[in-house]
Amino acid sequence: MAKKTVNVAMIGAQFMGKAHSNAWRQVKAMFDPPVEPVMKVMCGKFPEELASAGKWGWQETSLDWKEVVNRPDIDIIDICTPNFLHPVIAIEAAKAGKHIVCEKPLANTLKEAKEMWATAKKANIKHMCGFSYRFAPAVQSMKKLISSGGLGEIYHFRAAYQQDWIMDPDFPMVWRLKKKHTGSGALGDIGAHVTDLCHFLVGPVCEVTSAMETFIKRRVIADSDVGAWAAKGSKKTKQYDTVDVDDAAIFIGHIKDKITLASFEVTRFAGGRRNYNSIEIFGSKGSLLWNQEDMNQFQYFNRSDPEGLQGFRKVLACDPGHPYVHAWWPPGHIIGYEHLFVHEIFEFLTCLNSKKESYSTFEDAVKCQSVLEAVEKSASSKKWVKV
Ligand code: SOE
Repeated sequence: MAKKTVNVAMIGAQFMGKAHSNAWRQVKAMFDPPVEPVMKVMCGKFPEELASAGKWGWQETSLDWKEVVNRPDIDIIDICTPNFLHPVIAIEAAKAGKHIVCEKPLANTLKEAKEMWATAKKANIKHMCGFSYRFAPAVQSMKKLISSGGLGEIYHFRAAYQQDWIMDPDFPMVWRLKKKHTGSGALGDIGAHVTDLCHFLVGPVCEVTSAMETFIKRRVIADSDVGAWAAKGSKKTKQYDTVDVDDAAIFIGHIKDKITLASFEVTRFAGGRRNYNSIEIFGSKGSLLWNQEDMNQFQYFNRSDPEGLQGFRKVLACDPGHPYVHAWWPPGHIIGYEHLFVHEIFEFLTCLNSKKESYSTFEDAVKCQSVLEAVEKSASSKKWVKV
């Protein structure tokens, strides 16, 4: 019997549009989702952005997201735009009864995130916020070990998400550096990821204290509206603008109902770190280390190993027995960043007609946004802030 199909429209055509297009295309070829996605429409901001739509797998293109969101033949809206557009599109889509995938962070403010969640809940639609690192096989296996008590009581959750893509003073002003478009800088972008990973692996952050910094406060304005990562080398104007968001944030926190101490460092000024999302978890029975630049493995230390044999062992998370790897390659044949989006879309499709959600919902994203807002409050008050 032919599978039920669901028609997808994606809003946004830059880096995340490319990653999500690959996921919608690959999920039906490599996995066996209960419903089959049809890549109907890709929406962009200007015609040049839509040139790749065909080769990325989309049947149609549009410059009018609102018209597409209200099309009766569309079932799922996938939001891959800059953060400030997430609420207006998601609320329109929820009111139109569409299921929603939205990139992280959910919104620029906690207020907007709560409104998106409330509207989605009221519309009784499925809603996912794309915290893609949850879907690394290594992270899933680490979660399984922690949830089974394998690490014992967790003393420390440590995350350092370090990049260096805007260290050049000549890198121009992009939407990720303007509060009205992005909410916050490194904090809302990569800080959202490590906060969600802490929630996923250990538990909810309930109180924080923090410091934030902007290292380069003025940047030249580029002469074209390109995506954040595409702006390097773009032609410049003679005008400058003020960077009004953080380049880096450091915060520590307590975890609800746990003795765990959590520490987080997020920066775009760690020269040599390209996308170094790293987590370290230390418990009474053992320890785990993982980083995205070497994402197919994690290091596991078991305190009950016999003396003389103790030490961190490398676990290759693309061997059988780890989630998702069955769909890809033989043992040891590694996968990449883009596979995480295929995994999250597979989970979204798998849960579409069920009560469960095996991913970050808008409710989870609101919990993440609550931490981000507390971090900003703490950085300005220089006091501990409850989430
Ligand atoms: C920029 O920091 C960015 O593109 C993030 O926005 C993504 O979520 C992350 O996966 C890679 O880096």
